[in-house]
Amino acid sequence: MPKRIDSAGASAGLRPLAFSQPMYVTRPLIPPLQDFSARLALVWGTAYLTNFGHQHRTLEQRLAAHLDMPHVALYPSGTAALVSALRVLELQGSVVTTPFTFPATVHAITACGLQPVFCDIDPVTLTLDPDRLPDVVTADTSAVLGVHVFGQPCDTVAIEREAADRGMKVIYDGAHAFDTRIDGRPLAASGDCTMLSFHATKLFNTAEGGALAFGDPLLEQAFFLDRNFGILNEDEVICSGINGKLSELHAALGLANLDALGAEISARERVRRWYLDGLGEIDGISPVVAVHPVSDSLQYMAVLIDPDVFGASRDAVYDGLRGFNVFARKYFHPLCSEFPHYQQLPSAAREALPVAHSIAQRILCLPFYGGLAEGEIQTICRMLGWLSDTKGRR
Ligand code: T4K
Repeated sequence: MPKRIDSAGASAGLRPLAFSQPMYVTRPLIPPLQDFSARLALVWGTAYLTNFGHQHRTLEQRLAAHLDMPHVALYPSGTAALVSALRVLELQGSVVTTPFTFPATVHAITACGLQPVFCDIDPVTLTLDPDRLPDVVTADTSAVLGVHVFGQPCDTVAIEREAADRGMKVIYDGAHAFDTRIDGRPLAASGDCTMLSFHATKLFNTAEGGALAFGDPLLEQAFFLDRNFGILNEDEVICSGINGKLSELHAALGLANLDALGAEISARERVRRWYLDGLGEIDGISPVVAVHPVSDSLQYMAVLIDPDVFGASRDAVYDGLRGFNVFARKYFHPLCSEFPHYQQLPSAAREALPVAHSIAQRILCLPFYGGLAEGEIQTICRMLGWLSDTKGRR
């Protein structure tokens, strides 16, 4: 765990000392090694390493219970899950999505031979703005792919109303939203299906992995076939499909991590509170956090920096923090609409996406994971205060 070299010199006015070890944006949840070993021993005993084995089936059942969803299908990554969803729902033409997301969201659309169409975002939730949907939907739009950025829910009611009116499917990228709930109801229950990422950097992880959560029982076999080469049984291959299975080793890690998740969530709740206390003292920096009735996904500590009030730009803060050995991240800058292979799209025009461009210039994700100590958060906040006072000087 990173430790400060010395706590002396951190008082107001003096430049805080840098951390002696890099402070990363996140660290993975890792279960006690003996818990993982015990599960691996079970796998060794069966000599069954993949192809929907016992660990895989057990993890799907436990995740379905955790998410209060009828069905959960595991995949080797969140991206693979998203591609599978787009394929199985037999989409055509274009898919409307947000430019303010990880590249995987938009790349999944193009990987399926579909055309991405960018829609601007809401300045508060940072998710796709449903009021802008009518401006970008066309006759060939077959779906909306919303992203619950930083676990903040999309306006699912408005998106799904618009989609129903036009006969469009709705898929959510819930890579950040594993534990987001609205009024206690799991967010995963929205739309035709929701993708979850279990990458190492996510609240719940299987090192690499992902899932689709969905309610329609008819989709269960379709998602099974799509990740099993279309093989129904030894005598029948009834559709095309890919290898979209999660190995028993990854599933075993997931089961061990699921047992460790409660403690990680409690720790992250404390870290969140320490941040909110510390950041509340600094003008011009606003945490992106859930507001009742939404419960926080505890995935990222995202903040928006107002350079005029804070005294320094986001980029100056990012550079300044690096000088303190703090590796914050600019998720999500650049916008997907700025990538060379998407910037020619009509919907990628800068003037069509004013909110997304403004947010991408001001967003910063600070270190956030359960292993952080109160003193470390106070120090990061002092570093931010110092950068504000000195207008970003390092
Ligand atoms: N949709 C959205 C909205 C997403 O955010 C993502 C993924 C996806 C879809 C796709 O889901 P997957 O197909 O990945 O399941 C990371 C993750 O690789 C990526 O999964 C994630 N979003 C994205 C937001 O963050 P990078 O390029 O920032 O990762 P990296 O390697 O720089 O890691 C960040 C920090 O985490 C490191 O500085 C140190 C720490 N770290 C990382 C790893 C991998 C560790 O301490 N241990 C580790 O094992 O993309």
